[in-house]
Amino acid sequence: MNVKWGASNQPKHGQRISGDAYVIEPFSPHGLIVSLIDGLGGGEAAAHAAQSAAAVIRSAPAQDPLELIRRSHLALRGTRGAVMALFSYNLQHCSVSFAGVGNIGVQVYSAVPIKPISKNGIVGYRLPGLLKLAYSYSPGDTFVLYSDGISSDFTSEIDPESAEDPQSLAESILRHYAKGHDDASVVVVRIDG
Ligand SMILES: [Mn+2]
Repeated sequence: MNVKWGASNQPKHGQRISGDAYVIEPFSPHGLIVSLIDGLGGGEAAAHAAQSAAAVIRSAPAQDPLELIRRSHLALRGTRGAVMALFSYNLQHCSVSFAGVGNIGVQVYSAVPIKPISKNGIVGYRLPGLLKLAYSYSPGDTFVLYSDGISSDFTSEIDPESAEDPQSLAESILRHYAKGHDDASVVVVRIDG
């Protein structure tokens, strides 16, 4: 089973830099780590916090998602802090684990319900008791992570199959559902059907 992915991101109106960051990184032998991070506030300071967490993930993509959040928490001390969510896929076993802290939106269009939840908190400031959730996925499932600059209305209004590929879907969600007054990001992963 193969996967495809796409992502789209735009800064808040009037800003040149986004305080959101994402990571989509395959790792051997059968892994894929996908994360979306929203640095608190906006501009350079938010971007610095988000990019610091992204660097932690890129440096060790095969690590357990909970360990990646713990390492990010240490790396983000003294920054604005961030909220973040991660999916770590095992593409051989068709399994995925999820962990999240704070307000990153998650929508999964799946054959068997997959409804991950994040714990309240701020990475870099106040780390909650962490929770890792594990799921099996099916061909045709579509996973969406989105920052709070995107209206969650899309979750009930769009047909995830309406776009031919994940990149088009991510761009379409951003185009139609970005609020404008916050950095907005969408990451889409689709399992080949
Ligand atoms: Mn935001």
